[in-house]
Amino acid sequence: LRDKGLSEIKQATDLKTLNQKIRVQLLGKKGPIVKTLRGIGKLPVSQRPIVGKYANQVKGQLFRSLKKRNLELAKAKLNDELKAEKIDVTLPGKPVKAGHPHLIQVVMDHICDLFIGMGYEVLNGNEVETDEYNFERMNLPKHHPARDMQATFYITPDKNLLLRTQTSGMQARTLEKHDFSKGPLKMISPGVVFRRDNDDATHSHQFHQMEGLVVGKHVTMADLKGTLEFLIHKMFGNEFDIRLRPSYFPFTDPSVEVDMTCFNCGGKGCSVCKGTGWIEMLGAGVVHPNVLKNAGLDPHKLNGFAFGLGIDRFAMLKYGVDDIRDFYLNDMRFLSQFD
Ligand code: FA5
Repeated sequence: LRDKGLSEIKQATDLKTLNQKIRVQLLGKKGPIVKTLRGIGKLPVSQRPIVGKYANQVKGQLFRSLKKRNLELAKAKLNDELKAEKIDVTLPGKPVKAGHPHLIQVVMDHICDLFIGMGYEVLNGNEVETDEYNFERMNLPKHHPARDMQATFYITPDKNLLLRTQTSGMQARTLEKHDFSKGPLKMISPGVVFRRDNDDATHSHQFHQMEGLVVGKHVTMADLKGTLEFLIHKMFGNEFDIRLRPSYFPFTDPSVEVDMTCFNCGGKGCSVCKGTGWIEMLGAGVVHPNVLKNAGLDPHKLNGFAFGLGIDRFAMLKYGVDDIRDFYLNDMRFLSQFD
């Protein structure tokens, strides 16, 4: 029995056969060893210790042999599994599609970098603004007709809280905080603005603006022109000129609309620029004395320039996007073109 058992154990090739079959047959309750040990009481007294000792020896041997074979088979099984699951770390991995910034963000960051290079601070304002800062401090008192140019989403029934229609409120907020004894104020403020405009290819009810403001002791219109020329040259190329055209904004005087050479015809005149050779890019001007006064500053001692550009329009011109709504539809076929 012992030799047969040991040889069966040795020849077992899998754990299931070893434990569920061979072990049960040899050492199970109905197996020969247990039967022998149970039957000891029926033997003559003199034979009992001899048979008992021998049966226990055989049981021990079979038990140790089972344990050893179990370990061997478990190890072999693990090795087989490891072999089957082996990973070739030298194989090239599956590419993981990484995200990328939205085109509007790319243009915003580009413009910010240019101004940071000229020593400007970048300030972020709140999208929910008060009537006071969005309009009144910007020289747009209640019932001023120019408010109609910026159809407003009001938040509270008393119309004191609104979704800002322009980033210009940040002019008022920074002017009242800046310490002019430490030097001039040079800031830009990018962000989202909202207007009750009907959405079409060039208008969105939500879009992005970038405000720019420089206030100091001797800031002139020539500084404004040089700054904007630098911006256009860096964004679009040195071959593009700008021109300043008289315009009107309540918070600047004089006010100008800034045009850039038409990128489509190079200034000759085409359908894109309606034959003028120029494309309207942004609004700007000399800071209105009332804006300075509203911030508690003396317009006889300080002056400056301000500008406000539509980032979406910049992005459209720079990247040839012909519908502003594409920026807001989250269509990956559009967005991933600008990876
Ligand atoms: C303003 O909002 C002034 N605050 C700009 C300014 C600042 C002038 C400082 C002077 C000094 P305007 O309403 O023109 O101006 O808007 C500025 C730019 O925002 C426009 O040139 C245009 O590019 C963009 N814009 C205006 N309305 C929309 C719209 N509905 N959708 C997309 N872009 C728009």
